[in-house]
Amino acid sequence: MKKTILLTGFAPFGGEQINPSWQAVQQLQGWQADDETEVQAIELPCIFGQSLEKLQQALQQFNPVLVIAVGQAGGRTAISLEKVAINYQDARIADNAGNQPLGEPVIAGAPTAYFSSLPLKAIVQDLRQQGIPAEISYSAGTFVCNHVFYGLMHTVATSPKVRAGFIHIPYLPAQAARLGGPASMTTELVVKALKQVMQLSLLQQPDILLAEGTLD
Ligand code: PCA
Repeated sequence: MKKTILLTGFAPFGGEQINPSWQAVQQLQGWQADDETEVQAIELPCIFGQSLEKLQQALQQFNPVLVIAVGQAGGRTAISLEKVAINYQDARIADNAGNQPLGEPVIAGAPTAYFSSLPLKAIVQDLRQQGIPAEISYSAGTFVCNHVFYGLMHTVATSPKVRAGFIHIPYLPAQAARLGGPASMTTELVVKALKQVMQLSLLQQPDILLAEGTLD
């Protein structure tokens, strides 16, 4: 039986008709990272609670070796590899079901934060070499993406062989055009980046040493 990479994208939110994360992720359904590993792609609702429940069901069903959750971060200029998931949610806007948690833990009593277990520095270096803008980000925000990222890392914390992480991506060009020109990236380029991320995440262990980080 083939091993599974679970890839998730999100439904549109915040008045948008489209979410670039699901546009890219759905194209990778069935993609084989190598002879024995195949992608299962699922769309998560942009709803606190329900998004995480759907992810937990998929984790149970597919027992993946690698999990990569992807979301839209309008205004980001590059493939943004998230380092930290925090146990805190504080929604500036309501989610798609009208929920707006204000300053709550994602999971009461759980650790303050988790780190991604993807080889982020190796990925950043590789994507840049492929001509794809990439960065490591130290905040996934406090909305549904961080909620899913935190819940994912909390769940796989007891399965050390499973690698998992979260990636934020910029707007699509069509969204950016309508909004007056923030940074954007095509689905084609995001798909190419995600393939690289999956292949490196299966191979590269541990991460490489590379001067990254931020000064402020
Ligand atoms: N981005 C939102 C939630 C869903 C998505 O694609 C976020 O960054 O929290």
